[in-house]
Order: sequence, then C-alpha cells, then structure tokens
Amino acid sequence: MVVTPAPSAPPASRRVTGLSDPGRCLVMGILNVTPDSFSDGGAFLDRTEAIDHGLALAADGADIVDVGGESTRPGATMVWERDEIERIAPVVRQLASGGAAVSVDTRKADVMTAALAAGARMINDVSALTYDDRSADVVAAAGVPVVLMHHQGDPATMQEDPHYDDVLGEVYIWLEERVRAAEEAGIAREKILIDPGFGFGKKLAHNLELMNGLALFHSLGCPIVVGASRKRTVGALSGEAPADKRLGGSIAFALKAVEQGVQIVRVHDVFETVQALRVWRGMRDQGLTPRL
Ligand code: 7PM
Repeated sequence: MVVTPAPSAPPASRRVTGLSDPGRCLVMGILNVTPDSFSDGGAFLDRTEAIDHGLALAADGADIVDVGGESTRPGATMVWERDEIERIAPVVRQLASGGAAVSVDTRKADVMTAALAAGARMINDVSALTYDDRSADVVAAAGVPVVLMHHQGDPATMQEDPHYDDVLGEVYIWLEERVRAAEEAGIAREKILIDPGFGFGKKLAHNLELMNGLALFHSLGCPIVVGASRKRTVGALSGEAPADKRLGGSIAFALKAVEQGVQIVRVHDVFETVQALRVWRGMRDQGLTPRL
C-alpha cells in the first residue's frame, strides 16, 4: 500500500533535512584558527587540521562556517593584521573552494578584504564595524551580508564591570544606531544581520535577560544571530563547568533562541545542535499538523 502524506505536511524525509523550509534557523559552525582560543586550546592552529575541522562542520550540517583568526575573549592580546590574514586566508580559500559558505569573524578591514578575495561570502564583526574605520566601506563595496554584534567596552576590559540600567533597551538602541550607520555607509539593509553579543561586556544577569528577551530584536527588521556556545554563562549556571563540558547548556541556549525565531545560531558543536534543532522542529511540526 502506498501511503501518501497529508497535504499540509511535507514528506518526512524533507521535513527532517529542512529543505522544505527556507525559514528554518541556520547553524553557523565556529572554526577558530587561533593559538589562544579558550574552548579548543588552539588545537586547530595547524592549517590542515583547521581545514579538516571546517569540512567536518559542513558535513555535520553547518550552513555557514565562521572562520576566526583573532581571539576576542576578555583579556585577549591583539593580533597583527598580517598574521591574522596568514592564518585564515588559506583556510577560507580551501573551505570556499570545497563549496562551504564561509563567513569571517574579524574587526579589521584588510582581513575582510583578504578573506573576501579568498572566497568568504559574509562578514561577522564583533565590533559592529566600529573598530576599523575602513571596514564599512569594504563591506559596502563587496555587497556581502554583515553581522553587527553588540558589545560594551574593549575585549581586553569589557568584563571588568559592565553596567546597564536596562540591558534590553540599551542593546536595542545601540544596534538600531549601528544599523543606521551601516546603511549610511552604503550597506543595503537586507544585507545587515544583528547580534546582541552574548558575553561581550555583560554579566550573568544581563546575558539571561537578553536571552529571555531575544524576540524583541525582531522589530529591528534584520535577521538575528545568537552565539552562546560554550560561553561563561553556561559555566556560571552549571557549577563552573569547563569550556569542553558545556554542550548541554549550549544546546539549552540554542533552543531558547530558536524558540524565539532567531535566524542563525553560532555554535561549536554542529552535529549535536543540528540534532537538537531537528527534534525541536519535529515536535513543532507535529503540533502544527491539524488533527483529523
Ligand atoms: C574567546 C572568547 C574566544 C570568546 C572566542 C570568543 C560571537 C561572535 C564570538 C557571538 C557573533 C566565542 C567568542 N562570539 N560572533 N564571535 N556572535 N556574531 O565564544 O556571540 O566564539 S568570539
């Protein structure tokens, strides 16, 4: 007997891969090509290892591979532009030529230019184009999408004593202003994504309020990106679990984000996150299927 699926539901196989739903939350896999990254101990500094890890992220279901060559953790030392380019460009080139959609996590205009020449298709700037006064022009000229992330203070000192009277309102207004500045620099509004910057100049309570109130940011009219993967907030809520023991908490945050309709989650553990999102979607789709 041939069982035809109900017209309201896509075939199960397509539902599982998400191909039937262009609106599903995308997964951005994190690829650190740094010697001092807190969560993988610089294990991917070696170029071929970095490339292999990037390919594995894509194979595990990452829609985007986010390549970063500069650690932006609290207290991190600065990386010279040329070193950052040397680290990431060959990795970007290899991943892009293999068909991966590559974004590059950098605050520097020359690194953006080099990464775009190597095949990157998107810029992810934790400074929201405030760090380098040439960066907005690079993004505008390239016509690529850009993630504008909120932060308070410099990476070196941002966790010393972050203060907000109203974290949701202040982050919202700051992002609104950065979107306006980006548009003024010639970046089309449909190329702009926003990110509340989990952990960037925020205390535990600030991060939790942002996570609970994420849906507010939809009224800025830009896709939302959220990255909470392996961050200190997870450790703070789980008996100070070390960075390599934060998968469960990272997934809890990813689900909280997707529940509020964010468009991209930025994570280290792509396979496990994709699985969690599929289970979440399966439950939601069942709930949306009319009962006969
Ligand atoms: C050390 C500390 C290394 C912190 C890396 C980090 C985000 C990002 C980062 C984010 C977007 C990390 C961070 N975080 N880009 N880049 N959103 N858009 O944990 O939350 O990966 S770097």
